[in-house]
Amino acid sequence: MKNLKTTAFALLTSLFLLGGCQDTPQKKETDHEAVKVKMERIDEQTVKATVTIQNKEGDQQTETVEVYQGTEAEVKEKIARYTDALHGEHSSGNMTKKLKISLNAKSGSSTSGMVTLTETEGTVTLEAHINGLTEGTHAIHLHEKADCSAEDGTSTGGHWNPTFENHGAWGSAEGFHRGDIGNFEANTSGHGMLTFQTDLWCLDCDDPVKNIVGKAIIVHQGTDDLVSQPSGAAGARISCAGIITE
Ligand SMILES: [Cu+2]
Ligand SMILES: [Zn+2]
Repeated sequence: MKNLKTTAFALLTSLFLLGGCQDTPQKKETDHEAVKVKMERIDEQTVKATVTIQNKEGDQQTETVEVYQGTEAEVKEKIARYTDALHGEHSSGNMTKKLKISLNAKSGSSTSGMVTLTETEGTVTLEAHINGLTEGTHAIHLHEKADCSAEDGTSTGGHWNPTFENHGAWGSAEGFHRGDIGNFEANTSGHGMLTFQTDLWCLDCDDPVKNIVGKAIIVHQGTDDLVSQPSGAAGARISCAGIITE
């Protein structure tokens, strides 16, 4: 078994719960404003997740940090249970929609992966597992067309931008594309993982500003600088997945 350095293995997972639970009939005193998860690989078997929960109570902002360590499956289950608890506070019986799609190599790369998209209670969760990357930071976006036919991925068009804003960091007050997921890290083995959650998307709903079906997921060779227009100067499109329902 390989013994690899913890730091070299740092996987960054960003998970945003935006807007709390707006459809809650009775407002609770505490609203969970944001949850961030940072995952680090300790060794082949063990990962560590640092979960930061920001709560807002009136004008008071508090931050809770929880650390879980165990196998990847155990840690993920704990995080899932936590996010379920967040969303389970209000109405049950809502359908969960799920879509599993493959990322295929583009631009002469060997970068591929799997992406799972789940919608529960008005929140869409994207979980991506990507292999064949160069070590370091890579951009990931939603582009406007689910057409991965071109060898360089340009058939997917530009960033999905249904609100006609500038390119930017997700959630930025200066504007951002609804496809501006951002960046993730690949480790020394060329593996990267990302979890992203938002209530600004939906799977196959009637709202064209929210519906991500018919769009594409693009992984880039470079890093999104979150500033350059129109697409963050992220370099070649090295992997592509069309978000399509059967
Ligand atoms: Cu892109
Ligand atoms: Zn963009």
